[in-house]
Amino acid sequence: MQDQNQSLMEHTIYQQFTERKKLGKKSFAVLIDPDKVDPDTIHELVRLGREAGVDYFFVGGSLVISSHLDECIRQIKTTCDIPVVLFPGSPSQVSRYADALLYLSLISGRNPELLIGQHVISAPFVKHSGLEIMPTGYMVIDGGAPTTVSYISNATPIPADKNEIAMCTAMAGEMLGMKLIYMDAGSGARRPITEQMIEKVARNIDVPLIIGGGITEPEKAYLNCKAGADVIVVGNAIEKNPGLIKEISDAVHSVASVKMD
Ligand code: 1GP
Repeated sequence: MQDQNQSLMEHTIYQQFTERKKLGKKSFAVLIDPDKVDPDTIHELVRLGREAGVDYFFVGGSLVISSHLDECIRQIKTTCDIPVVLFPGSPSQVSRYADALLYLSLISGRNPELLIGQHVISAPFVKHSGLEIMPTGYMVIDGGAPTTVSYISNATPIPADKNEIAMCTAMAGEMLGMKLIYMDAGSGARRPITEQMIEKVARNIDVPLIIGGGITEPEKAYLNCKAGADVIVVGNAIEKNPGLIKEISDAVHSVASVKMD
């Protein structure tokens, strides 16, 4: 087991995602919004994350008004080995101190700016950042409340019960070359994504599937993983109750590995 974990650590972040998926291992990512944390909070989240065996820190937010993205990431990196993955709400949220970048294209929307426009403008900057770039098909699913991401993106989310639309969108994203699919009900969603939708999507794609938005309980994280999620992302609930890190991490990691051929 130690050897297996050791070799996972030597891979790129994307290789880790795919390797873990192949082994049927589920991952837990804690989302940190730099606008909402001070150095003491980061310190505490890192401590709890290490103790709980958190797999990744995702860093980003829809707005990120503050200018301390770099400091936030540097603080995480100097105090732990947990990989830091940028989850940017805008092209300005790029920090070379992170390990990798979710290079998001909002494939559930029809706003060309978020499909390709902003990518064109920021391409040289992103390319020269030296970050590992992970092309990610980003799908916003209606979570029962207008979220910052749907307002900012001016894009209609996929209705919560339209499992086929979600499935076809994810399949198209994969065939267009997206290396990850991220389905998000939006930060603080009232209704997280259903297991039925997750299952429908997971059965029809081969790339790792990230699920987030409105997950507040370990049980929900567990069921999402059983339905086919490979990575569970939780932000809001942990901001309110950091003790959930351990509970959700245990739930995610308790899902029995089913090795894929
Ligand atoms: C939001 O998927 C993330 O983009 C996490 O959502 O903050 O509701 O956990 P929460």
